[in-house]
Amino acid sequence: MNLTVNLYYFVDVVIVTCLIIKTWSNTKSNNKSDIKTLSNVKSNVKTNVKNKSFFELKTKDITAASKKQPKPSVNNTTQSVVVKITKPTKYLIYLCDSKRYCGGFGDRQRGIAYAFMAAIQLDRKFGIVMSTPCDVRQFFIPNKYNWIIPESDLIGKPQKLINSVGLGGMNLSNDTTEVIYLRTNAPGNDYIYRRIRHKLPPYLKGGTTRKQIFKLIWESLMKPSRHVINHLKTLALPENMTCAHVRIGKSKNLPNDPARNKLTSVPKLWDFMEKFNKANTLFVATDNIEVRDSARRRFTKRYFDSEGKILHIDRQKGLDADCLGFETSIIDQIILSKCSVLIISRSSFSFRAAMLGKKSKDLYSFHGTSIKPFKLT
Ligand SMILES: Nc1nc2c(ncn2[C@@H]2O[C@H](COP(=O)(O)OP(=O)(O)OP(=O)(O)O)[C@@H](O)[C@H]2O)c(=O)[nH]1
Ligand SMILES: [Mg+2]
Repeated sequence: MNLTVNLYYFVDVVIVTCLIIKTWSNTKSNNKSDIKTLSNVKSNVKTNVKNKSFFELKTKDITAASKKQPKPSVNNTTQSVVVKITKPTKYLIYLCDSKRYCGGFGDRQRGIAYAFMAAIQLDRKFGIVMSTPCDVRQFFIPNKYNWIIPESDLIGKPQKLINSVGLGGMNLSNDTTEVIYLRTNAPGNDYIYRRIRHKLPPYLKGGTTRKQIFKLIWESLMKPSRHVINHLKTLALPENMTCAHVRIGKSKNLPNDPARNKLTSVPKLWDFMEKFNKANTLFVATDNIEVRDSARRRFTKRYFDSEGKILHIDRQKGLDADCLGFETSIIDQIILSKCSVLIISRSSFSFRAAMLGKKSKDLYSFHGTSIKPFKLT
């Protein structure tokens, strides 16, 4: 609001000054019609400011007013003045740095999708800064929307930081701060998406279900980096895979996480996986080293895994090789999204993998001692 008033004032001053100089040099007279002409120009400019997000005071605004002025008696060099003022670009930057908790990869994906939709809703440019446990740009690069914003575009601008991990969505519509950094894992990207359909760029259009909407958002933003593509090539993914995500939580290798599935119920899952098409290759992604060893022993040649370092990218950031752990989690999730049969745990990690998968997937959930069909909406 203050900025708009300042712009009015700035433009008024420029125009008034120009016309005063012009009038003085032309006629050196100051009659009533000049005063009327000036107020016409001022109201023209105000209308322009109100109606356009950025505006140009075009030549015709001045020349229309000039017609009413007495004929110049001296050489007239000031025919028109062009004033171009651009509204400052506002930004919404999803932030996940080492200073605070921002959640595992599933939380981050949810937060990014939410923040992107909020940015479109608020007419803000969207950016992503994810520097923990290492820079996400090693693994994902912009696809259809460029979310890499050079620091030089942001430095020196009024800015604020909002921490809302675990607090859900927030209303930023009255916040005029130029740069807002947002830590969030809010759900509700689909809710905003449905409300801003008219504003969506073509590549985001067409989503109906929660799954479709998240997949459209994520894949518009992200494509795997060359490094990740090369890593996946080394694994030579088979065409047909039966896959499971086994989230155990608290264990020797992940001591500060709440408990999830029990190690004792895992053999039941192995039985279930084995009964599917015997031609399928088996793949297991897990947060637990004992589970990985058990799958290797049980399935031998039919089986593969990503072999990488396992850790929780948020609860164990700062450990040796945490960047390798980040890479393993991304590789694991991408593979899970490509499986023809997928058994997920109660975990946003594999829930997001299922959302990124193909539509016609055989989907199940593994929780407690039961394995049940699972439906995505
Ligand atoms: N490499 C690998 N890492 C995993 C796997 N499962 C869990 N993790 C790690 O644990 C983190 C779990 O966080 P999320 O992705 O948010 O999933 P979540 O199960 O909802 O976990 P919380 O947010 O901690 O409740 C992941 O980001 C990984 O760092 C897995 O199968 N493979
Ligand atoms: Mg999570």
